[in-house]
Amino acid sequence: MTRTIDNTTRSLFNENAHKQDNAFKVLYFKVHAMGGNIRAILAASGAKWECAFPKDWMNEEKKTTLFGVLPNLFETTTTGETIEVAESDAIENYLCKKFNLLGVDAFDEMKIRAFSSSIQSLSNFVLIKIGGMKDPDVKAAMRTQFIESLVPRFATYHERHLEANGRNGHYVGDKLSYADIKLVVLLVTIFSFTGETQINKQVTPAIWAVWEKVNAIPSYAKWIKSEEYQGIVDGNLQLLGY
Ligand SMILES: N[C@@H](CCC(=O)N[C@@H](CS)C(=O)NCC(=O)O)C(=O)O
Repeated sequence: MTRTIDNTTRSLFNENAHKQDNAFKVLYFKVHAMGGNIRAILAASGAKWECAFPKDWMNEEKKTTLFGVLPNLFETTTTGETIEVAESDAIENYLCKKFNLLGVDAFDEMKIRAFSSSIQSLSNFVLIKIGGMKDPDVKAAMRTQFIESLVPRFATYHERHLEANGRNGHYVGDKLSYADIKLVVLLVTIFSFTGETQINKQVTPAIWAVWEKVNAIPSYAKWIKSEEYQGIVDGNLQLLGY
């Protein structure tokens, strides 16, 4: 039977909402898709965290999740209680607030959310219209649209916004944000379709500065070099084709 969100956990949740030293577990499949940003946020923030993968999704985990889908976040407090957050948007938002990834004021947050939303549109296109497309002809047409139209348009607009912030490796101010992290996750996907033909140090130096800055964060660099990350890259290729 499907559970609901337990209202008796309100005070535990609220007390821990801004605590960064808890331990986190991301339950998701061996693909980037809707778990990629969550893992990247935790990695870039230097959190104590681990990946978990369903063991028998249809017969076990699916029946106990809040919506019958993944990702799910589990947070263990320093006194051993567990907090659960479901749904990718809610998880990402929760972690961004916890790890101060939404800028210094409401204006910064509006900008970061605008950039993030624009990035998400491209990620959704790839996941739904290419990865999830069964018809090979439609899939090929979507792939062409992505490479020839969406990526160049994205690169032009985002390069302009990043240039306006001083080409310093950040979308907003001089601080790591949600948008910086999401961009780097999307770039991994873009590179798997185009290589570095459209986005590179010479043509899009401001986008490249974000790529270099996030990849240089020691905890993030450790994550993307890990065997577990490589296993997810392989899983993505096998299941979604990119
Ligand atoms: N609205 C959900 C969608 C999650 C979702 O669609 N997850 C898919 C994988 S990307 C899933 O769990 N599929 C397995 C199933 O439906 O049994 C979110 O944003 O977290």
